[in-house]
Parts: sequence; structure tokens; C-alpha cells
Amino acid sequence: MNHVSTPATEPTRAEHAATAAAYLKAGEERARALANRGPVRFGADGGLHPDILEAYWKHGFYVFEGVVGAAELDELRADADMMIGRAPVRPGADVDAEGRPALGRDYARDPYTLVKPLSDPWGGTDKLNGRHPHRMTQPRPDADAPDYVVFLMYGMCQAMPAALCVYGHPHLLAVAEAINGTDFVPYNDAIFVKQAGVGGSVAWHQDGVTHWDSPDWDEGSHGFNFQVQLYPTTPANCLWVVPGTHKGGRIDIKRRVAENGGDEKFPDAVPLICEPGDVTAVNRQMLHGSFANTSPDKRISITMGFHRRRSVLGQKGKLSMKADDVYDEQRIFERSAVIQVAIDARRQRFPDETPFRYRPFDGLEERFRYNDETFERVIRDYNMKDLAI
Ligand SMILES: O=C(O)CCC(=O)C(=O)O
Repeated sequence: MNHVSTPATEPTRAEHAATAAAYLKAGEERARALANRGPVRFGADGGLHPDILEAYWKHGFYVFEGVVGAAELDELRADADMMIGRAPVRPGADVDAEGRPALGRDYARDPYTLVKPLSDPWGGTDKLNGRHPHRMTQPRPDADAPDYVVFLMYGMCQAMPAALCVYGHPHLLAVAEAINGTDFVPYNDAIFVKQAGVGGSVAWHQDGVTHWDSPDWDEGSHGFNFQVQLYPTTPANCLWVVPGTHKGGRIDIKRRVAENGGDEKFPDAVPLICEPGDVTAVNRQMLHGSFANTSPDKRISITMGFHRRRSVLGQKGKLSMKADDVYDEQRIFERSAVIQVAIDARRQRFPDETPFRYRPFDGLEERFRYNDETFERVIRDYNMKDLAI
């Protein structure tokens, strides 16, 4: 039961849902009017179709439809449910809601972030390099809401065999190559869990924190994130983006909210509406965020990011990485090896597919087959080597 008191000035869950309805509908119409969704398609040269790339760079995002098939989705959902079920019952607990040892007590990085229902854990704080300056509305949860809900899960390539396989998906890696170059590198992965009626919000932000003032900054400097959607997404529970904002540099978010009369429902934002198995690619420089999920529908988004190698090489740790981490050749190689192992895990699971050829590992494939030895050497605690910028 929920014993957390949200100020009475905040709307109830039901009031929040009712107040947003017209905005959500208008946003969906704006989203459907953009020509940036469809299946992954390739051009005559075998690379990602140029029309897709053009639409991605124009709007800053693309919705790839039908990327993950039904059988793979079932496996991903089962793994995600297992991980959610094994979460500690409250922050710092060693057991899950059923009294079993919680997952990941032996991981170098705790694989869970739990939050109070419908709360905004980052808005208006200096967490994550202070990139979420405005605190979102935190509606009052229903009386039967739990004290804490799972908000984010980390370490999916270690904890979820199906997620390791999706990390090696040939079409997704081909998109990463088309956007970031043949020597593209990973960033991180995290699973956003927005449970029905209780999921927290992600305050408006731009992801990148490193290159805004770099002399060679451009609209691709901070890479992009995929989100693999395990369930239908709706305007009420999904990620919203403001098209085109990846091109204009750093945005004064507090001022934007003030100029919108203090309302966080930006009139030019659009929701990323998807079917299960669709995958979005969102430029990390875009203004984006998601509202508290006061709707009856859950969302689970497997989020995995990729960078240009040159954006990362020589940089220092940012966001959840330690400030004295240095992203040198060795660090990049070790984190990139997760991609190569994932490609092989996928080859073993889907032997009829043509595996992706990850050029930085040309000739090294045998050393990075998926097996017990590479699980220990490459996958265990891999996210301690994330390349956050
Ligand atoms: O999916 C969400 O609600 C937030 C995602 C996000 O902020 C991100 O991918 O950077």
C-alpha cells in the first residue's frame, strides 16, 4: 500500500489522466502527420535506405515498424517479467516481493532504480549532470499503489538472454552503422518500465552533456538511442520528443516551460506511438521526456544507445560513469566486445539469419563467440564500462 504523501496541490492520478486527454490526442495527430515511420529498408548499395536516413536527420527520430517478431517478443517479455519480479521489494532490500534473494545483489552495478509511484526522480535536481531542470507534475497515486515501483533496469545483456540477442540484431546494428559510421561504438542500455497507473516520469531533457561547446559539434555529436517496445505504446505512457531540436544546440528548458505558461505539455512535442516489436531511434540531442503514467497501460522499453567512435575516444566519464574514467582505446574495445558477443549469441539463437558484420571486430570473431568463457570475460559487469557522454 502507498503511504507516501504527495502534496494535495498535485492532481490525483485520475485528474491527471483526464486533464491530459485532449493534449495526448492532438500530439498523436501531429506524430502521424510526420513521414518518419516504416520498416527497416535498405538501398541499392546494401546500406540503410537513404530516405530513412534523410527523415532521421530531418526530424531527429524514426519509428522502425515490425523489427522484432512474435517469438522473440515473447522471450523478451518473459525475461523482462522475470527481472521485474526479482527486483528488491524496496530500495536497499536484499529480497524481492516474494522473499527470494533479489536479482543482482552480486552485480558490480545494482540493476534497479525504484521510485515512488508517479514520481519524477530527476526533474529539478542536479542528478545526471543536472540535465533535467524542470520537475514534472507528480500526480497523487491511488490508495492501493505500492510504496515503490521499478523504474529502470540495467545490465540486460547479463541478466536477460533474450536482450543479449536483441543487442546483436542485424537490422538494428545496420541502422547504428548508417547513423554513426562503420566504427560505431556502444553507449549503454537500460530498460524503462512504466507500470500501468504508477510509472514515474522522465523530466524533459537532452541526453548529451559533453560536446555542446566542442568546435566540431554537429547534430550527431551525442549519438542516438533505440527503444525496442515490448507492448503497444500510447500517448499517455510513451516517450515524447520535440522534432528538430537535435539541430539547435542546448535548450533552456526552464525558460521553455515558463514561456508555455508553466505547463510541461509542450505544444510542438509528439509521442512515439508504437506497436509491440517496433523500435524507435531517437537522437540524444533532442528535447524529450515522458509523463507520469496515469493510464491503464504499461510500457516496457529496451533502450540501447550508440555513438560515433570519435565522439567518445579520449573523453571522460559522465552521467552515471565515474568522472575519472577515461574512454581510451582499451575501454572502447572492451565495451564494444559486448556487441560482437551479442552478434554470436544471436547467431546461435537464430541460425537462419545473416549475422551483422561489426567491422571493428573483423578477424576477431573466434575470440568473441558466445560461451561461458566470454560470458565471464566480456558480459559479466559489462555496464561498468559504459561510454556515457
Ligand atoms: O522512455 C522514457 O520514458 C525515457 C527515455 C529517455 O529519457 C532516454 O532514452 O534518454
